[in-house]
Amino acid sequence: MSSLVALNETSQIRAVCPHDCPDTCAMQITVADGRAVKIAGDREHPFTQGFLCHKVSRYLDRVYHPERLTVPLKRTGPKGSGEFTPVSWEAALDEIAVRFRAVADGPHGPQSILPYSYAGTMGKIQNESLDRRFFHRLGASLLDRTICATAGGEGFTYTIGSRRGTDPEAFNDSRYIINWGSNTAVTNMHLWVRMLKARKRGAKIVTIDPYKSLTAARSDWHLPIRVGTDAALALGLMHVIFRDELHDRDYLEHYCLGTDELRDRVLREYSPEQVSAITGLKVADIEQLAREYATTSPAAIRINYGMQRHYGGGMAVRTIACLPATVGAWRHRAGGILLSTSGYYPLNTQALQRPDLIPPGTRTINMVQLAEALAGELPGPPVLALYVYNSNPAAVAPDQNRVLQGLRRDDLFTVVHEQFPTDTVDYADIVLPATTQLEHFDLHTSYGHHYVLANQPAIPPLAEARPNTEVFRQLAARLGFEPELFQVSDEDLARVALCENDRHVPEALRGITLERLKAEGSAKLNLPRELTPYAHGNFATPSGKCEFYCERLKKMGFDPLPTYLPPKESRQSKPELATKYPLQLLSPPRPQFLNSSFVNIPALRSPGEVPVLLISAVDAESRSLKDGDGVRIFNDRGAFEAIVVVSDTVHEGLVVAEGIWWHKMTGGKGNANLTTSTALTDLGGGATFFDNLVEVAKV
Ligand SMILES: Nc1nc2c(c(=O)[nH]1)N[C@H]1C(S)=C(S)[C@@H](COP(=O)(O)OP(=O)(O)OC[C@H]3O[C@@H](n4cnc5c(=O)[nH]c(N)nc54)[C@H](O)[C@@H]3O)O[C@H]1N2
Ligand SMILES: Nc1nc2c(c(=O)[nH]1)N[C@H]1C(S)=C(S)[C@@H](COP(=O)(O)OP(=O)(O)OC[C@H]3O[C@@H](n4cnc5c(=O)[nH]c(N)nc54)[C@H](O)[C@@H]3O)O[C@H]1N2
Ligand SMILES: [Mo]
Repeated sequence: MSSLVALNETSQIRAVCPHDCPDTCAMQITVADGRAVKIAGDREHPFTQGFLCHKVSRYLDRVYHPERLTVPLKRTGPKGSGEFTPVSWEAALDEIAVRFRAVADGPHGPQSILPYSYAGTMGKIQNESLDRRFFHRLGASLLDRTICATAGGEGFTYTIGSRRGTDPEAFNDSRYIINWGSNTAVTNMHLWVRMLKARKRGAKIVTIDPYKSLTAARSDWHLPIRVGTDAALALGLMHVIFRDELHDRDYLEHYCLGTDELRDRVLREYSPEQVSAITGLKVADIEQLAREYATTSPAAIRINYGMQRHYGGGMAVRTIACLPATVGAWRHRAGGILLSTSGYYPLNTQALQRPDLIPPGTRTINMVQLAEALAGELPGPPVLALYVYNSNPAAVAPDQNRVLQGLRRDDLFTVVHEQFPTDTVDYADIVLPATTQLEHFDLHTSYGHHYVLANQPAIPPLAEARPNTEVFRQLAARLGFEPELFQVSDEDLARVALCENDRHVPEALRGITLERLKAEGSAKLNLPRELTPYAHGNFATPSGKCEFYCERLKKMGFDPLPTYLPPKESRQSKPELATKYPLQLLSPPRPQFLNSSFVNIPALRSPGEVPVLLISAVDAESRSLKDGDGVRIFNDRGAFEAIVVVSDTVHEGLVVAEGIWWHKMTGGKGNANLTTSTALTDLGGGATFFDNLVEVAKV
């Protein structure tokens, strides 16, 4: 740890925000007398521009939180009680190794062990390196990490060919910006400031969102679409574009596949009147949006993850991703569509994760279906051991009652590696204390800009906390796994990811070495200065074109053309269910939290603050509810409680509960995932958190 300094000195350490957010901020940590005393956004970083969000500005409250887990713990009370006794690392690791070995050698074999992780840290090293090698080598079940982004990621890829879109830094120059199912001002604020810059130069900002999110409220125009109907809107816009000959004939002819079939479909099936009936938007608004979008150039769409958490989410993203090609928006640097920038990073993740170690035929468990996996309802051997890290499934996974029921199983051996006593920790047999980002090294890419960053440890690990990689090194040693695979330093793993050992270094990474990142903090990928990825076609699809018509989807049994797939649960698609549960529940992030992280930081909550439910005046009145009433929000899967706020941010039939609160922070009143389902999206096996009908009643 060369960056550590002697006591009595003040130093500046370059760090990176580890959280699951597209902005991946470059941070400056001030360390005095061995203690981190200040955290700030790096002023010199072109994307971070010197400011951090409200929550990460409080990151030191996380690091030095009085409830940080400090030592390994062993369960003493019943599962769920959170009663533990301290044990040594040696004892904890020995027990895990013995129990894993026993399960692996038992009648059901190593696939009865399930790793469960997501994005507590997005760092390449602490998120997806030795952990993957360890579970691959062990022969554990594979985890399909679908809880957030796979539906849209796949949908986008069928149309565009890869996860490469518009350069976020180009949004300054856009003239027409659509936030499509994206609460950009909250979830991607360093892109939002660029949108505001564009607005100063005359751009119009439009937001398509069922409720008036902060972004919608601050936009020039908010279109309150009916939940889960975005594909229909996109097809309606294309109807107007083709009908009124606003399309880019030349671009379509050269760079797109299936234009005639698409035009036929939208002209026949998606007139503004038909689309109005599906989406609840006014015919005139659909017409106006289409006209403005097609005739204001450059036009850029920011599409995000909230709108994909419905059954048809994959197809919806695929369909919206067709729009820029119809009007030739890809010709401009500041035009097109941005979902993620992850496709621009050619890191060597294979070498990092070593999928070649996976025993042939190993089954995969979809993380959205943790409830089913723990209940033994999925094909293959039962899950007898669970190792949770970088995630808080007891709070964030759908169908929570069944997840908790599974976690309570006496025959399940559960390890949780965490920074804090989360809801999941309460169910662990063994708890391991984890380092925070200030205490370990990491390498970062981003899904919202084009820089590679190195996070230098600013302080030594607090108490007995250890990084994820260190735990897997120690477990691997105990299980007798090859030292050459596991006794590798975090920095060497970063060199592997950066292709430093490879004969061929991909162009985008050329010159980006660990040494340089340690010196400079961050480096931009080598991409063309004027990034217009599809100005001349060159889509990474099998045809090389923007695929309106997609043979691969046809082979999978899907409609090869963009189409609208209704939600599984909505008043329109399930009228019978809606007689019992007439309200559509959205549970998007609360600005002050990051999924279920930061919930335990007092500075990010007002004193006594409790979860709220936004409800329309009409729905409140018909249930005799007024501001401040306690309500129960329920369906057949479960119930949680909140305080009602009657609000014009939601229309009739819609309710919104922001934030994934911990149970223990709400006095056991629960969170929205007590009502959400484990149903999967059409493409990518994603979660359908927002495809959820409920009823609300006073408590
Ligand atoms: N402050 C903060 N920032 C975050 C996070 C956080 O928890 N807090 N989480 C991070 C993570 S993990 C992610 S994945 C991203 C998510 O980033 P976003 O996708 O921007 O976040 P969401 O709020 O989930 O969804 C965006 C909007 O989609 C709307 N929406 C829901 N259903 C539909 C629909 O059917 N159609 C349309 N058009 N809109 C719909 C929601 O009402 C919401 O306002 O944010 C990241 N950034
Ligand atoms: N109802 C509803 N449910 C949702 C969502 C929603 O919008 N609505 N959003 C979904 C989305 S988009 C996502 S991405 C998921 C997020 O689900 P998760 O990825 O589980 O996110 P967090 O809730 O932030 O939990 C991450 C945990 O990792 C821990 N952690 C952080 N760093 C480290 C580390 O270095 N080592 C270890 N061992 N642990 C660490 C943190 O303390 C934290 O408790 O939730 C999903 N669930
Ligand atoms: Mo996410």
